[in-house]
Amino acid sequence: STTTSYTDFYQIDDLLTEEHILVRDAVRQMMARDVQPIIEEYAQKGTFPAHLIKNFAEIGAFGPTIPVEYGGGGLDYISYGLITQEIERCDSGMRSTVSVQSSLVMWPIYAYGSEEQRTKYLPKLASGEMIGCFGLTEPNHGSNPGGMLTRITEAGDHVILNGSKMWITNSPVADIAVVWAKNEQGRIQGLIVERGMEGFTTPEIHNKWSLRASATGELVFDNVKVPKENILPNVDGLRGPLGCLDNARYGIAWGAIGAAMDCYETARLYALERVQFGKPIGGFQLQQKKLAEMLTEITKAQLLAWRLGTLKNQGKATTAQISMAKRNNVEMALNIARESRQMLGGMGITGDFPMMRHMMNLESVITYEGTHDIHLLILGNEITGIQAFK
Ligand code: TGC
Ligand code: FAD
Repeated sequence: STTTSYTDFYQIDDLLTEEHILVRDAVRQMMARDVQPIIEEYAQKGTFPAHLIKNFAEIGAFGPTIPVEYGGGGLDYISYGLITQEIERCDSGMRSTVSVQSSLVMWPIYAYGSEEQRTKYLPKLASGEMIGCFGLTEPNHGSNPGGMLTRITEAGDHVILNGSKMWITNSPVADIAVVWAKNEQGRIQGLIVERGMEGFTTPEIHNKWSLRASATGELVFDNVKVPKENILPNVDGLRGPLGCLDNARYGIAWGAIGAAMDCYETARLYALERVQFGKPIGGFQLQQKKLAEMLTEITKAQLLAWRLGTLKNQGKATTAQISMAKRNNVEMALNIARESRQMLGGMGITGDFPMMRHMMNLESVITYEGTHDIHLLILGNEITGIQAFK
């Protein structure tokens, strides 16, 4: 996993613009220089490397598709995908921080927020001065967020927020939370809740075996007074949070390719060096089969992601198309993490190589942003017109 090794069997680079390649290489270099050397240690310690927030901001990883006037990068969705790919090549937890900030915090404030909310929060989120989180999942409502219990009630120029959210990426370090709650009419609304508001706490979730370098926590609201000016005015209903998820799931479809590339490249180099029975293990048919199949699957995933990105740039990517790519690419990466780990034998279980960390990380990635099963059911609904969720 160095900057010189890069998996591009079908010359997909030819489909990219100069700008895409510049953006990608800037992220790749920063990750190789500042993150790669320390990530295993932070993951082993179970600590979020908060000092990297400024590095992510400097390379434009926060809000790359948000217009420049609000501090974003003004880039297209292929650039966004390449950014998530290069970050997840190093670690899915680092990519989670960036996905949440860009797609789940900045995007809804941009898409559903007032002009005041956009100018108040977006530049600070882009510069990393503020970190955000996204509260949709609850202890008893994960795959079925429409059943959420978190509520707001009217109180003059405020609303009173009560309830709790669970499994929230960045919550322990966040300055603001985009929270989804039901109003007195039962409609879901989005609110910007700020750290320091009375009754708002963010307990950390410990003992994860996955995404150990990412901070995950709860959001607890005990009669929190939220000014009405913090309600996102331009959306209501489940389409609000699900619209954000379309963007984050898209980024994950690219990100997972990065993790797979790192596993494949590591296994390829190891197979050429490790000698058993008098020759490199890469000379045995069984190991060649593994490598050939990994490269095939990565190449198919790259084409899927690139095509989805062009559709997204044209505003044509559908939720079901995004589900197909997220589902396929994450499963592909998890399979490659497992196969490549085996190719390293005993060495594969140590932190000297990245596979075990990728594998454990990807167990969260295949669960969050809609489980593997839920994406299959979204596709099933698209194909048949019959909802099998309920
Ligand atoms: P359903 O009846 O299908 O739809 C309800 C309303 O939502 C609208 N809608 C959408 N709008 C915009 N974009 C989409 N993709 C949409 N999909 C549906 C729909 O038109 C309807 O609108 P309205 O106005 O009439 O209310 O909803 P359902 O309750 O049957 O649920 C469908 C289902 C199961 C697919 C959905 O609930 C779902 O996707 N569940 C999975 C939950 C999920 O993905 N949670 C992720 C939490 S965030 C996270 O994991 C972050 S991890 C980040 C990281 O660290 O990287
Ligand atoms: P459940 O919904 O209880 O599902 C349990 C099992 O049942 C799964 O296998 C599921 O596929 C299956 N299942 C559920 N419904 C059906 C059905 N209709 N048909 C067939 N099978 C079904 N959420 C946020 O809001 N913000 C975040 O930042 C965030 N970050 C996360 C970070 C991590 C590390 C993790 C692990 C999760 C995060 N999540 C976040 C939550 C995540 O989105 C949920 O875990 C996920 O949506 C699944 O919900 P659940 O865990 O409650 O599982």
